[in-house]
Amino acid sequence: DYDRVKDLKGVLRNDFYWGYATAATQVEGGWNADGKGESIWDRFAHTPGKVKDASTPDDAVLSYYKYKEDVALLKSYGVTGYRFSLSWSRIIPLGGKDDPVNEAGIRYYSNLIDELLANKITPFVTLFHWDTPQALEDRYGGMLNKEKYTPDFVRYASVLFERFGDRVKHWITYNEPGVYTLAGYAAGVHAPARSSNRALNEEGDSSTEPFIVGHTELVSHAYAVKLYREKFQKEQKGIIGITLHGNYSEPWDENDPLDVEAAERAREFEIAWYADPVHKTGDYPASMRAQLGDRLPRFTAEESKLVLGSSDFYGMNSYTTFYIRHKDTPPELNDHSGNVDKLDTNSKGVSRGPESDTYWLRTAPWGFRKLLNWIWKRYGVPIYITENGTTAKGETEPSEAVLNDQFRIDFFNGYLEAIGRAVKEDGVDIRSYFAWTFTDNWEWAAGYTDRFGVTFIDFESEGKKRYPKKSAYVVKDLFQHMVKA
Ligand code: GBH
Repeated sequence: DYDRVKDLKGVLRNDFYWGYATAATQVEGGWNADGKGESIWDRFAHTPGKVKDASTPDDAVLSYYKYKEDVALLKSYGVTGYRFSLSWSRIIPLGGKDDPVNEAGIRYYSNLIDELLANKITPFVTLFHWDTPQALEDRYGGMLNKEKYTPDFVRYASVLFERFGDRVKHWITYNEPGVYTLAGYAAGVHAPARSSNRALNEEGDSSTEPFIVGHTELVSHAYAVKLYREKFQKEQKGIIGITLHGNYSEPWDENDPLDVEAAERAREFEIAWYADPVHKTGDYPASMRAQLGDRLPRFTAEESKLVLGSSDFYGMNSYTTFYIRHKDTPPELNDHSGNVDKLDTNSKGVSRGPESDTYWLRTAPWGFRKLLNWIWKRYGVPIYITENGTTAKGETEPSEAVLNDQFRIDFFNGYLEAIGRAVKEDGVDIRSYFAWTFTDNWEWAAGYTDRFGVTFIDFESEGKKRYPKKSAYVVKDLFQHMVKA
């Protein structure tokens, strides 16, 4: 089954980082342990009707208690890097710039970092993976209030650089800012659950709030980076950037110029919304301004200057590909897609790929390679792949058949082949790969029903028993083959 990558021996740089990515809310548990404050995801999950299986992340995978066991397992999987996020409300329970730091929270992450380094695993640390302190939401509306929020975020960042920067050399400010805004303020299916859809949410305006929040994310990211560069980078010698989510968008009918245009517009609404300001122009794409007008905030001259070039790399999360068809009707007020339809088959009836256990996700490595090329051509900065992975149907118990996860193995074979060819044949500069994810975990509004792990978790068992799936060892073999010795 390694035939697909046979000719790709040693094509990845010898300092290529590979491993697994996780997020605090999804794995830690200990939601109120040792002084941790409430996050908007704690509030969301404790509100009836929000999570599919009515579950909470109160215990999740218990990583807060089992980090030594987890690092040992990571080590047995052969990884060279581990990407995880910090819980802001564990470190500063009330979140604000004048609120006290929780030393127990600092100690937990400090121990985790030390344990990783002792095992020669490089930590990649995400400052924010969606879990805003609830206190900031209550005080001033969280990211809806750029003026109040930004100094709080920058102070949080400064605590992290001060306390962990001697050992952490790879920082990611935000994970998928666009997903935070669209799921939390447009669809309203993620915390803080605001949306124009009154059947789902009491408050919110999907036509403006996502863009306001997106602007806050970009500006606060840029100020945190400015702080790192001015006060810490010279001495600590790390790199810092932002991770953006994006699927690939392929025209539904490649011979219809309107679909070709629509697919590019979809990439711009989904990806260039954040990537153009940071990596290309210091401003939003023209296609977004044309459709959204004044509902899209404007950068001040100072903000624009600060945002442009504010990421040392392109942090890339991507899972799948959609076929994109143009619409003949004008965009609706609450459209965030660039006025397109997202389809599973193209005009010739070809499927985008085999179905996973997750409604939006299909295996489509052909689109991943195209996306790598699109990003490289448009932005030209080194790409750090920070998330990519899949669920598989029927993973309900740790049986031999389930642990022999051929569907996930096929997924990784395809995507790693795409990466190897993008490097070798297309000349794309790729520096890391973090599969999503290390263990099954709390998959946000899907609760414990969607399993993305290369480790099966028995959520019924007392210690959340871990069972390695075969894919963990296949990924290891693939990278040992593809990374230059
Ligand atoms: C990542 O987001 C997250 O960073 C991670 O925490 C999560 O566990 C992982 O994916 C798996 O879900 O508009 O039809 O595409 C993935 C990006 C973007 C996927 C929003 C789901 C909504 C449905 N997500 N998308 S669709």
